[in-house]
Amino acid sequence: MNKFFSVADVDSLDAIVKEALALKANPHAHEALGKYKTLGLVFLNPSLRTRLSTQKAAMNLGMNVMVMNMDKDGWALETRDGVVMNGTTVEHIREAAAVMGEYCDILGLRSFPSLKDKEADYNEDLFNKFIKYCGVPVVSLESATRHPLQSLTDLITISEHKKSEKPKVVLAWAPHVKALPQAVPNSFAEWMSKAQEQGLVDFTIAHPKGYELSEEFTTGATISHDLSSALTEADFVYVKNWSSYKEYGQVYPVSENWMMNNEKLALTNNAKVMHCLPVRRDLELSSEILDGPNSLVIQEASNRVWAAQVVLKRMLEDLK
Ligand code: AN0
Ligand code: CP
Repeated sequence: MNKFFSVADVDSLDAIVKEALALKANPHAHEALGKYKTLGLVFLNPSLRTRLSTQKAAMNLGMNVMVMNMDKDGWALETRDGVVMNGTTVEHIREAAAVMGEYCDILGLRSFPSLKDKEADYNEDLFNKFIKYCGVPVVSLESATRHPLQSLTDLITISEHKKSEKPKVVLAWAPHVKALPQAVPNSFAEWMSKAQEQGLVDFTIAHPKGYELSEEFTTGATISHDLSSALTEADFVYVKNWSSYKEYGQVYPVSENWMMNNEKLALTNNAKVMHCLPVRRDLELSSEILDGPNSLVIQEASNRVWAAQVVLKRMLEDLK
């Protein structure tokens, strides 16, 4: 593996989940694999889980890790080509990425969307330039349109906690006060659609009208605008806010109450409730659920280590 950007970079979902769970059972089994290899983690945006779990995964594999908070500690980055850099940007991504590629065997990049320029965001301009100019394998730590380490984690967590062969999984939109990216729900939908194709889950997406995701991510999913009916018989409810794709980056007022709480949980098959975190309590998801027996959010965050570790292991195995 020399790129981990989307579900297309993985052939068998079943095999990668099994490999991740084997690492969970035996975290240090491959600690010689990463000796003298360096992972560089580059953040253009904040992070708690991705930052720490990926470092932990790399350390379990014996790697050295360097972290660059580009947004705070780096030079202001120019990503456009053909511009005279006489404004506020100091360094071009062509040089910055190439230099980081000289210091590292594998790089990770977090780059949120602008939520202003839909075309640039959905073409993944920045991420693709980083891949092109750094010259080493790249792991997405969440790009403009996807968060594959999160989605792999979510699949691992569902596999561990499912009580039936083919659980019903519902991605449920939730309220928020800010415009958030579509990356987490796009990615979750992309991975769950593939899991559904492989007979592993039954997948539904529930959101208010106006919050449709780009169809490239939702093929095969059942889509509902009625949360209560979508929740019927759900085994897993994956709660997440996102801003509009159609009216790009906009937040529409929604009159019904879409916050997941115990009353809505009662409609489900005693569902486990998931969220990628960070979560705003009592806005997206009720405290009673977060503090109760149905929440999987901490187990889910814990599994981030094994998702990162299986990806880094596969990349290390393929390094020339
Ligand atoms: C980000 C998002 O929704 O993409 C990161 C989630 C992992 N969340 C926030 O900005 C709150
Ligand atoms: N879920 C997730 O990616 O969290 P961070 O933004 O804290 O890394």
